[in-house]
Amino acid sequence: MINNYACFKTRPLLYRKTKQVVMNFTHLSVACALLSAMGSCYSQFNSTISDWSSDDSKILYSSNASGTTEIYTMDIDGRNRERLTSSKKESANWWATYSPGDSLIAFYSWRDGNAEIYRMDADGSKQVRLTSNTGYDYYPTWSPDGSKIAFYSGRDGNSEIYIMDSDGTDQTNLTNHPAEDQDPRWSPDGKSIVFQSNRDGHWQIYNISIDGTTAFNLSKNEFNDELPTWSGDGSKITFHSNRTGRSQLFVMTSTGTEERVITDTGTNNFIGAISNDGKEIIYCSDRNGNREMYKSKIDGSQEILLSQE
Ligand SMILES: [Ca+2]
Ligand SMILES: [Ca+2]
Repeated sequence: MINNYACFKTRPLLYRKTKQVVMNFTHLSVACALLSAMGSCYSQFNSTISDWSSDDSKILYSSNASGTTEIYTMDIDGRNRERLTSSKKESANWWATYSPGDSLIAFYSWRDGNAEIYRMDADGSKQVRLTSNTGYDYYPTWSPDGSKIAFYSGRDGNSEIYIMDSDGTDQTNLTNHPAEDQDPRWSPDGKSIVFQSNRDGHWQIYNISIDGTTAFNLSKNEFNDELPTWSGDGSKITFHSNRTGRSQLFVMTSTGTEERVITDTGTNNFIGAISNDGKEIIYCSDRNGNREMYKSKIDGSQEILLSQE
């Protein structure tokens, strides 16, 4: 464990978000397994999924296979891989998400020395920075009409969900809560944002109205539920949780009912995203020693390996 933490210290930019995800787990065996899988840092390749295109034909992901962490797209069958960013070591371009209609991509990067939100065209051109402050700015998500981007930021001393116009103007704190509020995903109907918060003592999935007036805990348990995503019709929310003793992907209704596990409980599976049609899910697993990307039907059947870096 000491070596693994030392690894994070010496390579802080590339793995800061991953460390954050790992450290969110309270179950020690899960944290140890994940840290072990990532312990060698540059000696191992890691891929992280982040989003589906609107027609579910492509996915966005990040990978350090080239030596730097860059954003890629590929067809859902693994073909036509295309690298969209190219930057200096430890820039850590991560968590890319498509705008509605897929013409733009928002992501975060450390390329300017601090985690900031960026935007680019879908082919990787016209990369522009949207945030500029000394706090971290992570995990962008587009409003359904494409006019706004939500993200989370530590600029005020604890993480909050912010909303800004898609050109970076008018940045507004939505959550205003002393606990940590992270990993937003805008609802398909535009009326709310689902996110994770530890305001009730554990990481739980919350849904906050877009005016910030009401926030509901959809998890209501004593485990850690994290990284929620919506199906395109807004009926389903997926997330990962440590409730089985390992990290697994779960699906529930948008009101927090009918929870069921998707992935094999014998291995760690984490960082998922449900397809827009709600029929499939992509996620990561460390079962082969590297962090690789997998896809399965939403009932967990027909799992395939998407990446073999
Ligand atoms: Ca920043
Ligand atoms: Ca907060």
